[in-house]
Amino acid sequence: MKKKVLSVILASTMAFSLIACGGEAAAPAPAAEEPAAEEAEEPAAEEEAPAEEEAAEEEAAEEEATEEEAPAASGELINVGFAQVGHESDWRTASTKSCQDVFSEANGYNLSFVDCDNDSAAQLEAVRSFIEQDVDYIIIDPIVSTGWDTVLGECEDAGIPVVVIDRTIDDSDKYVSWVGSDFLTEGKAAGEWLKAYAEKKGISEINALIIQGTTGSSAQIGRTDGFSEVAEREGWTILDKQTGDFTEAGGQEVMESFCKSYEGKFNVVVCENDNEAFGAMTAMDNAGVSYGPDGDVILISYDACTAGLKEVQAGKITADFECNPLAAPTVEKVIQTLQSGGTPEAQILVPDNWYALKDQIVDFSVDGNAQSMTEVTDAVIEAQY
Ligand code: GYE
Repeated sequence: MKKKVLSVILASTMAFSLIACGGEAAAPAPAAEEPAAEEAEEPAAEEEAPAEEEAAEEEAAEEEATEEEAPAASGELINVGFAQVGHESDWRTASTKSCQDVFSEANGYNLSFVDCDNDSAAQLEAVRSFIEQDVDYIIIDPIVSTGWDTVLGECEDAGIPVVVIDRTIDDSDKYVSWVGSDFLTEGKAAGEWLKAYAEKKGISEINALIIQGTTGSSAQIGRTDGFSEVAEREGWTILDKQTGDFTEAGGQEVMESFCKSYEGKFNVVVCENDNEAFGAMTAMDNAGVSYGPDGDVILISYDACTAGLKEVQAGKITADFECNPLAAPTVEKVIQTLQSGGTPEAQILVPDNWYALKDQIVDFSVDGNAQSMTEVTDAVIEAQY
């Protein structure tokens, strides 16, 4: 991949994304690429290589005609660097697997994968190592939403397009596209569901504890803000909120301290992911606190991965608000669009569902939009990730 051409594509893409979304706007066609090393081993070409200009034209036409074709059609692998958050949760495992499946050699990619172990400095380092490796594209799942402008400027200077997956970057616009879920809506959905469910159950007072995700991650910020917005409007009490860092151990630790500090005072626990909920369940079991549809405490969770939905089915998690981790195929489409000289959408939302058992399914709206909930059954669990 020619870096100069990419710089042009990147610059035009970013200018475009400020004013509009969608559409395959005209953009410079990628230049002819050098034949891949592997091509030399393929049956010898009968004809002489066409002149460079002709080759460029031919390839541009070919790319237009075969938009759906594998990106490796030219025989050259596309080098992609992915700076992943870490391995803190079931959700993360599903996200990593999805990326590795999509950006496989068989699909025409050479993936440099870095597990940043929830360390922001390591994540910046990973991005810089991708620049040094001169990869064709960089994918970032930003651990925290700020601190990005400088390094993204370095990617821009190197002519390497950046695609942001899952969590958002809030202090820089130097990337092509973001593909992920709407965390604020997830938080509001949890709040609006709780309002409707509490009404149905005749619960008039809400005293909630929140076990938050990694502080400063957009997933944490959106879920906390969304839920808190409803809580404020309804006059609920949020007794406390502390981070469990999206891990089971973190969730357990925070819940152990909550059980001591707020014994007998809370009737709702909101965990900002399933793994924290598993830890909170252990802590509540140990403290003799009952939870779930038949217990004293309403337990709300996010992610709705297979393991989370099993706990909904088991009557432990009262409602689970999905965050779909399978964004990689959409990120690949973004990269394919760039490959063919198109302009990808600046923001692509991955849709989510809300899950509960039949008796916990209630009608509610988010920002005036009626929501539907999915009943957890064996088949639903089977189909989840
Ligand atoms: O909810 C959590 C993971 O960024 C949306 O990160 C993601 C969150 C997800 O560790 O389980």
